This record gives sequence, C-alpha cells and structure tokens, in this order.
Amino acid sequence: MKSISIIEQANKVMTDKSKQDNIYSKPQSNIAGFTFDENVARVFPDMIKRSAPGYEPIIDMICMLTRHYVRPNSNCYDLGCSLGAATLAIRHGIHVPGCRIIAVDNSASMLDKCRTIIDRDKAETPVELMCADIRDIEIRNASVIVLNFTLQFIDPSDRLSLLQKIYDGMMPGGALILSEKIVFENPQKQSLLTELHLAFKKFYGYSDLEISQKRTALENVLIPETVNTHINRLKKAGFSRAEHWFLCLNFASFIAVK
Ligand code: GEK
Repeated sequence: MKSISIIEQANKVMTDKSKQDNIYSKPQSNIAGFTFDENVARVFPDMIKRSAPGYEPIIDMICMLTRHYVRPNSNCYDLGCSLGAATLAIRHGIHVPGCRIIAVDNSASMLDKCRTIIDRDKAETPVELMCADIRDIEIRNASVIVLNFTLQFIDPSDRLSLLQKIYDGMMPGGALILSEKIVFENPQKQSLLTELHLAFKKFYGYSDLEISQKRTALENVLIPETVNTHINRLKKAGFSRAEHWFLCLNFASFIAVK
C-alpha cells in the first residue's frame, strides 16, 4: 500500500537519536499536563508508534478508505493532523479530480513540521494547512473526514456538537474515520487490556518511569470512552451507519457514513 512510503517520508525527516521520545525518561518533580509543544512535535513519529498500538495499519487503511469514499470536487479534512501522516494517506488515496485537503491542528509546532513533510510529497491534490481549533472551523462539501486520535483530546461536552458539525458539512455518502484510545465496560477486560497496553509500551522500550510520568501528564487531557459511547454519539450526530472496524488492544477505529 502506498502509505508505507508515507510513514517512511515522515521517518526520513525524523529518524536520528535526537528525534527519539525520551521526554519522560528523567524523574520530574512536577509533571505538567501534556501539551503538543515543540518537544513533542520533534519526537512525535517515534512517540505515537511506540504508544498507540495499530497506528501504522490505521494510517495505511485511511489511504484505502479514502479511495473508496472520496468524491470528485469535494473537500477532505484531517482534523488534528499533527505531522500529516493521515493527511498524506488521504492525499495518496485520492484518485478523482477537483479535490482539496484541509489539514487542521492547533499546535503551531506540529504544523511547522507538517508543512516540511507535506512539501516533500509530490502528489497533486492541494493541501491547505490551518492552525486552528477544530471546534471553530467551518466544514463544507466534505467526502472524507479523518479524526485520527484527536477527539480523545476534546472536552467530552464538546464532542457531540463537533460530530454534528462534521455530519452537517458532509455530502451524502461521505465518511468519517474516527480512531480513538478506548476503555471497556467490563472491569476484567479493562484490566487485561490496560496490562497489555503497558506491555506494548515496555516492548517498544519505554521504562516504568516514562510510562507512569506520561500517564500522569495525560490524566484529564486524554479522556477515552467506550465503543458504545462512540457508536451511540455518532448515531445521535446523524450518521445512519456507524461501525467499529479496527481494534488493536485498547485502540480502535470507527467508520461513520452519512
Ligand atoms: C496522526 N492525527 O498522526 N484543535 C485542533 N487540533 C487539536 C485540538 C483542537 N482542539 N486538540 C488536539 N489537537 C494524527 C495524530 S495526535 C494524537 C493526532 C496523539 C491536536 C494536537 O495538537 C495533536 O497534534 C493532535 O490533535 C493529536 O494521524 O498524540 O495521541
């Protein structure tokens, strides 16, 4: 699939040791809430691959899903684009004329690096980068919208109105691809999958200290919900079809079609 080279392109820009995530490797007396600042942007490809099980296959599938749902003369949105991995997956999935991609993030550090990565890619579809809060932007004439691990950072009380805005700005037959860290209703399942997510991070080289300090930083910043909460909210927002299509440990992806 084309997006393998997309991950490689991001990696080319970010491969040396200084781009490895060691943000939480030293003990910190006061752990501030997690923000997407310059330090995070610098190591982001390494951080997300070692923290989010299933991230790379989901990026590949965004390319394939875009190919299926994109329509001529429409807009595609990547909301919370970070360094643009999903933006490039969308771009390489587009095979029809007249499309435009709008990639949005409210971290200027992320968007600066995203611009460098997008500029190195030679695909034709224009990409407009916007530094904005995704709750404030206008969405219109969309055939494909991606929220790849972004909704989890939005205040839960704002999530339904954001999804309603996405639904309203989408053409009939358009699709939203929503990926999220999730929690499970069953406490035993939740405990097992939490243990396995911990094992995943250790397998990819994070220490106990790094894992626990990052967990503290993300508390009240990344708020995961259950599969049922997501599906019910997507339906409430208006989507006639909303299904859960991918699960890797406690990381899931959903597709919702208008
Ligand atoms: C990827 N999708 O590589 N408005 C705009 N951007 C926001 C907001 C907001 N209100 N809140 C958070 N962000 C990417 C990965 S990362 C996921 C997405 C993660 C942005 C934030 O600045 C960050 O870049 C992104 O959402 C979340 O496919 O780090 O787990």
